[in-house]
Amino acid sequence: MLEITRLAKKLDDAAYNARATRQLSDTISYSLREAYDIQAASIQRRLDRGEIRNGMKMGFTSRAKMIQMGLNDMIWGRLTDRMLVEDGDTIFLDSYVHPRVEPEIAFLLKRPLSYPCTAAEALSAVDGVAPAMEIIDSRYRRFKFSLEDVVADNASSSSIVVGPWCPPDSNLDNLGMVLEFNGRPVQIGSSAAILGHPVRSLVSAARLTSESGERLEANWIVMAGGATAAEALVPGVSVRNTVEGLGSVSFNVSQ
Ligand code: OOG
Ligand code: MG
Repeated sequence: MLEITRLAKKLDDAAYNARATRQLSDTISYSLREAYDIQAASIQRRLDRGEIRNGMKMGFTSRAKMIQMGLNDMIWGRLTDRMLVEDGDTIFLDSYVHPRVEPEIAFLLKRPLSYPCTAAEALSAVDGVAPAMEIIDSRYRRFKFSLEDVVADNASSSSIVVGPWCPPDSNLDNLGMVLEFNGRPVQIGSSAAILGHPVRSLVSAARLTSESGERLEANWIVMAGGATAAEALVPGVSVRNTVEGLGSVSFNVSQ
């Protein structure tokens, strides 16, 4: 019998203290289902500390991300209010282990979304879309993990930064996305890199949450997944993601 509670505490402690830990798969073997149980238990610890669940994130929805991390399956993680960084704010590197940033698109839901749903039905539950960034921060040493390990570690999620909300019917088709460090482009991609169209990621989010017995709720944020490979954060950098037609979102990195 796997010690879900102990493993969840280990990962939650690593995130809380910003200290890397060994991959769980170094010492135990466990299934993907058990990995999601560990994730749920570790997020429950955050909720027990007063954090509020406010969304879900999709991972490995683009080829660029799958290639960068050497994994081929879509994954998902849970978001809480404490993970939200205000647009334009400064983050401190000592709150993270080895953070990386990726350009994303976020959806805000105005009503619950259950599965099955079509792309049109999914979009009818959307209140707004925004340029966004995810700060991922694997709690494992050297950012190395198996599929089960990264799922247990809440799909590496650490913070999200969401720009101004645009109308829900904004065009999301093949939009240029540019990630800049101090005004210099470091990653360039397209919204089409996200499963061909970001709304497909929203439909997958509805499917995966329903498979785990949950539902996407009203006022939740859904992060569609990185359109490009992630970039390591360095002190003193100002980071911006500009999405064609949607606008931009930024944050600063301090030591
Ligand atoms: C896993 C998280 C992947 C994305 O947007 O594809 C992810 C990782 O790369 O550590 O957030
Ligand atoms: Mg991501």
